[in-house]
Amino acid sequence: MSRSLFSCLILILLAACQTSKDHTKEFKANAVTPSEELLAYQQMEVIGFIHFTINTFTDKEWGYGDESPELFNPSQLDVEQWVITAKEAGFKQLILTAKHHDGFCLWPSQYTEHSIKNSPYKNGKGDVVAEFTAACQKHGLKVGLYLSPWDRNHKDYGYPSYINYYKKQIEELLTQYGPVNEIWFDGANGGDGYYGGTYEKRHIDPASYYGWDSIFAYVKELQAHIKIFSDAGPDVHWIGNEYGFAGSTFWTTINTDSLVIGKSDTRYLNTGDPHGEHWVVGQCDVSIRPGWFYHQSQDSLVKTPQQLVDIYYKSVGRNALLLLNLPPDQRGIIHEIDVAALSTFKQIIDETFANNLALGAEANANNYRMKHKKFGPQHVLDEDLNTYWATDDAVFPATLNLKLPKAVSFDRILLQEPIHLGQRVSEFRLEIKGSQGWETVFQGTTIGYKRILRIKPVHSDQIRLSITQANNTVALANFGLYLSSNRESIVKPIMD
Ligand code: FUL
Repeated sequence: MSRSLFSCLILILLAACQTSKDHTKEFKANAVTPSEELLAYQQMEVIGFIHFTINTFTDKEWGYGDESPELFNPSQLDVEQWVITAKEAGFKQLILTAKHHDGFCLWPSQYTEHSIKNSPYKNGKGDVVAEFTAACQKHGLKVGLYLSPWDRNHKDYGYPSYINYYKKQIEELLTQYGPVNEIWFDGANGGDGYYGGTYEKRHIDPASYYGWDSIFAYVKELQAHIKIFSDAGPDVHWIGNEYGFAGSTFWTTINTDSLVIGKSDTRYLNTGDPHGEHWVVGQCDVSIRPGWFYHQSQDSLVKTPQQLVDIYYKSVGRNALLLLNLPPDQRGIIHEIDVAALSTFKQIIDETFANNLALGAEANANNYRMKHKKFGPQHVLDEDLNTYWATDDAVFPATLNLKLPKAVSFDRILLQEPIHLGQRVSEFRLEIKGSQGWETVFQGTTIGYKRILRIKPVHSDQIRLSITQANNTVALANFGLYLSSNRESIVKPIMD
């Protein structure tokens, strides 16, 4: 073959490849999309908090900072029990309070005497952060650390020199314990404290005191893959309440520039912002008990499995992450009552979502992009987030119908957008075909990574989704139907 004929053939081949790629090329992602890291972060869905420190022994929620380190003395500390409990409940990460507002450090920091090194635990040779990170690594959980910016013990808190101390602590935690997937910056800045024996009130300006931009840059310098949590991101943000509830409209996009850590607009954080220019994952923190720390007086107040299930629907089911706190007791283990509630919660979720009744259905749509099977409606049934049904541009309503082989009973509907392309849907309706014809069972706004809807039980062989508004061309990755476990029954609202 001559050289020019060969080049010609190559060119024709390249052009052919180009044409077959055109379908994908023309389906444009939104301007704001998640990084691979944040996509993986969101897919963890349920993670855990461990609030454990000197407060566990003083029966307080906020220590003053003048507690003696000698009070920290767990009798049977078993960090593996925390990790195994969390893992069995399906958690993918645990976040430990390495230092809470009272300033006591669970690791032997070289920059303060207010730490575990002056406690009776292992005769001052213990390091709970080391035990925790090792146990998480051993059992395949990601590690998160909470390091309270507010420090009621430190003499310099409120002065510029404290920031240097705080950065040194960050350095210790992010250089000595292996990979850390998340660092949690709390927004609380209360005022009074021990502060090196001065017992006074110290006020700081949350907008300027910490110099967050420089702290965040330092954190990323020490651990490039870490996710930073605060009221205002930059990677993960607070949901605006401590009940574990995201808004029923919830956008993963927000504008972080106007937010001040510690002074946030909680309503804004609870709904996100359809016009937001930053992709910041929403995280719903809540404790399994009324308090964040263990108090024996709250043994009878542990949330029931049904309450936990309700929280799951209002967090994971509304496009956010659930961060559930499991506070170890004075023995240093998660109490049996909490373990039992958690385990039943997990069983209920597993029972409900074990059987996707939509599998085997026939999917039809009023439109699919360029009539190309890559964008066909059947992709909503493959339980794969990367394949999706998509319409041609500006098709509203975009309607997708599932016809099941036979009528089934269901009361949970799961929808997922292919969020690597951005979050799009802002209005949708679900109808089922009943004996009287089509009836609306749910009207909603956002979907995002995952939306799970609770409806009153219906029996039907057809369900229709109509997407009536979106900020870009419609795409849907998954559409599932389930019947809830009968153990959910205590909390069963008519509609989510
Ligand atoms: C709050 C803190 O003040 C609580 O003690 C707890 O740590 C919670 C997760 O965040 O702001």
